[in-house]
Amino acid sequence: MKTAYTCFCTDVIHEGHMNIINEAKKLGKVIIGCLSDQVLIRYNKFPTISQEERMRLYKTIPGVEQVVLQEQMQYDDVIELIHPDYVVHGDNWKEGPESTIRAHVQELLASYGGELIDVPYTFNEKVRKIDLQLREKLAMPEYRRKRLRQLIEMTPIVKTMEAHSGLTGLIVEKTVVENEGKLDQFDAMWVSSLCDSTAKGKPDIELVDMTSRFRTIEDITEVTTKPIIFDGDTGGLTEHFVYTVRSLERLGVSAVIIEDKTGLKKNSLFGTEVKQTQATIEEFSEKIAAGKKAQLTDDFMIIARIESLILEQGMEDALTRAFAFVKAGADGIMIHSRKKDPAEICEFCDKFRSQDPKTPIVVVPTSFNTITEEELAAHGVNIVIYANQLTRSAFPAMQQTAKDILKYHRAKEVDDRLMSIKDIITLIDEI
Ligand code: SPV
Ligand code: MG
Repeated sequence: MKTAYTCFCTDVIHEGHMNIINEAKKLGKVIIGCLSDQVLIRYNKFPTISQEERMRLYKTIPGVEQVVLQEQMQYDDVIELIHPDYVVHGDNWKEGPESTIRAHVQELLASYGGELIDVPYTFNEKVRKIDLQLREKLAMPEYRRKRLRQLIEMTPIVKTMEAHSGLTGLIVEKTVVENEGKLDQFDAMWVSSLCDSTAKGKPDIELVDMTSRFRTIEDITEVTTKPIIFDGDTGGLTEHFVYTVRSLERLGVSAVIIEDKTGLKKNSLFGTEVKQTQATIEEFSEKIAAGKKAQLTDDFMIIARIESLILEQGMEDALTRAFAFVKAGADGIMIHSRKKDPAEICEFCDKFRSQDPKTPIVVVPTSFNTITEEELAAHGVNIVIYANQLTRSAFPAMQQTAKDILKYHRAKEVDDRLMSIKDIITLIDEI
């Protein structure tokens, strides 16, 4: 009896999947691979049910002989294990980033005479509706809010990119790349005070009020599903912060990061060039504790950001504060630095981790941008935030276009660097 292998990453079985199973059944004994959670979050959407639940679901499909866990995006291990006569897959993977994986499967099968069967992908209203329902579930506040905690458990480092509008949210949501045979994407979004303020033409000094910042969050949540980390600046007055916590929870935000500064806050990347005052440990601990007391869900995280290295108060001060803020109830620590060399960040992480193996560490490698995600994870970092790169890349592109149109008195000269009209008018999905 021949064997036919197909890999699933779906949370529901619809007629499209049944079509693949039925085609596979015609070829031989059907084995389904369940893509592991860890791989799935790089490959596709975040799952709405766990890998154990998915495996159980696939076992209930009539005619399926066996279900195995596929723990790699590439098929090498699973093909070595099963040696299937056929790999069966929807033909949608012929296009886009997945096509590299398909090509590699073909190579693996060719080495022993196996065959790849592309089954025409089922596109119809019913299937589209199911996809939309799953997507909508991911976007719901109660599902979105808890996802950051889930991601911290699932992946060595949560990759977070700034978003300050519906459009930048869509870029973070939808950008998937293929690199060395693996697909990759961002896990979460950072609603940066710098970029949110800059987009409104305002300085990053807590001038843009919370109502307006919440509006930005809503613009993003309306068109995305990924979890949100909100830059809460200093958190403002403790009496106000408790209300901010409730509002953020209601909006489905996963975490707020507040920094231990007081008075007029300026952007950290100014460092000591401008006057900035650090809050006392007692003051800031009280704010954290009040926020934790106010929050109503278990999912929401309040992360304490330490400015000691930015304000040149030394490593000892940074560590003392970190332990004190964790004691006050902080669910994570963000340590910031404006040095180009990542050494002080690594030193902090190593020293913090030697005494606290679990509390999540967050870093923002804007200045120390040579360090890789893998290296950060090796120092115990759980969340990396690319805090402003979308804004900083868009600005020079727009400025150059404006200059060139002024220079040439027409738009022809800039046209070949622009997105096509067709692409811009079809960028946003219609409901
Ligand atoms: C932000 O993105 O607004 C931040 C990070 O707070 S930083 O600009 O580096 O201070
Ligand atoms: Mg900020």
